[in-house]
Amino acid sequence: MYNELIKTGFITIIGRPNAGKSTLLNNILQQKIAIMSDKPQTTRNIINGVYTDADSQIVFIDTPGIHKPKHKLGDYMMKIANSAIKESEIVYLIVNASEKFGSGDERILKIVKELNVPTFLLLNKIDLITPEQLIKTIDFYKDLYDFKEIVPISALKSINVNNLLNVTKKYLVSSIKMYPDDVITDSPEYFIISEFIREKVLQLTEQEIPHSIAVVIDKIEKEENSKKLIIASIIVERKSQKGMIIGKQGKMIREIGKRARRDIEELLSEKIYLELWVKVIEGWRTKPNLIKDLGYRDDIFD
Ligand SMILES: Nc1nc2c(ncn2[C@@H]2O[C@H](COP(=O)(O)OP(=O)(O)OP(=O)(O)O)[C@@H](O)[C@H]2O)c(=O)[nH]1
Ligand SMILES: [Mg+2]
Repeated sequence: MYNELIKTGFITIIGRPNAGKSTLLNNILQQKIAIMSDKPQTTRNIINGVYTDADSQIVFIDTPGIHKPKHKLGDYMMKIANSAIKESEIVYLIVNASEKFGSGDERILKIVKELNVPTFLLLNKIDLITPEQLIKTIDFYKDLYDFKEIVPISALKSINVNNLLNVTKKYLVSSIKMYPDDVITDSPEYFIISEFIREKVLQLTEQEIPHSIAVVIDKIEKEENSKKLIIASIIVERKSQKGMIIGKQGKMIREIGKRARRDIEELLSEKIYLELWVKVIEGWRTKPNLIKDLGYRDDIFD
């Protein structure tokens, strides 16, 4: 029923690049809406995921990993992460439990302290450590800040994520549902499609390429009796990068297209044609106007 009272709230997931924020969001939703990769700074925008079960509806906000920005796109990523934290009832601070606490973690802890929002510490990637190491890690973190909860999880292996949800519900207030049961995100479909394509480039390329690209959807078209046609452009910063994306005899771009198509078909539950182009826009990451044109939110630079 739509106007029944259930537990609701907004929870922002923050942490250093690569901590596993997007993996956790996808695991909670049991569907991929946020792209993941082993390259830091994968996520560039905030992505809302709506989780609904019998007694709760919770909006989880995935954010770009917190780092020292080196260009305008990085500035944008940090501003957008901060704006999300301010709108949430609870913050999940996710750390990689298999790595030592470092200066990057310290910077995030400082942000959390200043904001004074109830914060859960999630010790992620516990599949990579022993129980003894975990005990030591908990012991170390518990004295750093008055975390509301410290929850060990593995976002990848789905360890303790249900328990996390149950504990979270205790902190939420009762209210009415904000979204119909079948909504899992308020991000537009074209955005998620462009992200899936970007994910494949991140996974298949190395060095400077992953950070230098953007993807825009040029057209989504459906004609009767034929598959949906999606035309997208992969934007690179330099001519030399264009060649790397295309690959020898087009091998790389074909592989990107093949993998992206699989994910998009699963998202849309239908077969598609995917046509990919590569375009050079010199230095787009350093120019606010271009960043806006490439689909990033335009209220952030004002
Ligand atoms: N072993 C292990 N790996 C994990 C776990 N969670 C995430 N990972 C891996 O860590 C890498 C980063 O995961 P993401 O979810 O993209 O990390 P993120 O925090 O969203 O990163 P940014 O978007 O760059 O800030 C990926 O290769 C994941 O497969 C986990 O619980 N265990
Ligand atoms: Mg991410």
